[in-house]
Amino acid sequence: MKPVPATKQQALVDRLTKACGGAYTAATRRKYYISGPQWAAAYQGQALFHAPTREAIGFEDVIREYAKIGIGHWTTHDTDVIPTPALGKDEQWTIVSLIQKSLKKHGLECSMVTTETFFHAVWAASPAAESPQVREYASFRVRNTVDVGHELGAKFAVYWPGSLGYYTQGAVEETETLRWYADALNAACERDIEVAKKKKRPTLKHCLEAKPFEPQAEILLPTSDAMMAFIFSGLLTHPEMVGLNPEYLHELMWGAAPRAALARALVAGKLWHFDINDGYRLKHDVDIAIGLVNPLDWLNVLVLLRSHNYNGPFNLDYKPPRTTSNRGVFSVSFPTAVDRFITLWEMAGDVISDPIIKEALDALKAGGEPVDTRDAEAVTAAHRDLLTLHELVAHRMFQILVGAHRGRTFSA
Ligand code: GCO
Ligand code: MN
Ligand code: MN
Repeated sequence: MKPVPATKQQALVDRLTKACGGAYTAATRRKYYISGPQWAAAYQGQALFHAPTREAIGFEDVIREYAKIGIGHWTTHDTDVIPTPALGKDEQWTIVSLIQKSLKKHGLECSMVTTETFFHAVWAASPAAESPQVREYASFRVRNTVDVGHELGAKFAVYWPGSLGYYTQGAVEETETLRWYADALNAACERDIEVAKKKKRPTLKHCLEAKPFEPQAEILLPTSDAMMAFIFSGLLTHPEMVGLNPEYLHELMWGAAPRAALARALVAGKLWHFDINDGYRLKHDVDIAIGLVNPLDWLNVLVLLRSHNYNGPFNLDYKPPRTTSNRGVFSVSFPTAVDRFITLWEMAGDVISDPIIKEALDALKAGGEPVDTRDAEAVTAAHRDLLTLHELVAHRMFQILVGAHRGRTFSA
C-alpha cells in the first residue's frame, strides 16, 4: 500500500468505520442511560511520560458532539469547566448558565457532577490533609459541587478521593485521616439536604469511587469493598445518602473479579453509578474503552446487572488513546464504545433468555437425587456429571459472544 497523505486520512478512517457496520442510530443510543464525561472527551493524551497529542476542546464542543452521537447524558468535574480561581464566584454561575444553554440546545442532561480532589497543588497532602485550612477548602469544594449539581439538574455526585493516601508512611495517621475525609462528605450531604429542600429537588446520590493505585503510592480506600466498610463505619452522618460508583477497571486492577465486586455492592444496596471501561489486571489505570480487552468478562458483568435490574448510569470513563485524533475521538472512539456497550447489553439479554443456559442453571439448582446429606461420598456421586454444566455454561457464553448461537459457523 502507498503512503497515505494527511489530506486523505479522514476519508480513509470514515470509509473503514462505515465498513465495520453494526452502528446503532443516535436515537437507539439515547435509549440507554449512558453518560459521557467532559474530561474523557477533552482528554488531550497527556500523562507523566506523555505530551498531549490533541488540541484542547471545551464543553460546547463535547456537548454538541455527544448529542450527534446519541450520548444523552453529560458528566463533569467542577474544574473541567470552571477555572479553580472562579469556583464559588460570580464567574462560576455565568459558566454554569452557558452550560445549561448548551445542554438545552442539544437535548442533553447533566447526570453527575464530581469534585476534582487530586490534580491541583492544594491537594498535595490529600483533601483530608492535616492542616485544617486545606480541609476547610475541601469542604468548600464539595459543597460548591453540590450547588453546581443542583443548578445543572444532576442526580449524582461522585467522589474519587484521588490523593487520599501517601508516598511514605509515618506522618499520616490513617484513622484520623479517614475521619477528616468523612467530615468532607458529611459537609456535602448537609449542604445537599439544605439545597434540595430550597429547590424542591430530591437530594443527590453521593457515590464513592475507589482506585487501588495511583496517584498515591498507598491508598487509604483502595477498593469498592473498602469504601463500603467506610460507608458503614459510623463515620458518616448520612450513610443512606452515600453509595458507590465502582469503575470496572479499578476493580480489575487490584486483581478482583469485577462482577463479584459489583455483586457485593448490589447485595448491600449500594450499586448506584458505574464507570465503564476496560484494561488489564495489576497494571496502571489504562482506561481503555469498554470491551476492547475483556469482552467475555464484560458480557458476564452485564448479565449480572441486567438480571438485577440495575438502572443507574453507565458512565463512559475511559480515555481515547493518544493515537486517536481530535476528530477520531467523536467519529470513532465514542460511537464505537457506545455501540459495543449496547451490543454486549443485547447479548446479555440473549444469555438470560438462552434455553440451553436456562436449562443448565435450573438443573444445577435442582441438584441430584436425594441421598444421605451427612455422607460426602454419596453427595459427590449424586452430582458428578451435573457439575460439568459449569463449563458448558461458560462455553455457551463464548458461543453467544461470537454469534454461534445464531448459526454463525467458523471453519478452517
Ligand atoms: C480516574 C478516575 C476518574 C474519576 C473521576 C470522577 O481513573 O482518573 O476514574 O476518572 O472517575 O475523577 O470522580
Ligand atoms: Mn472513574
Ligand atoms: Mn480509571
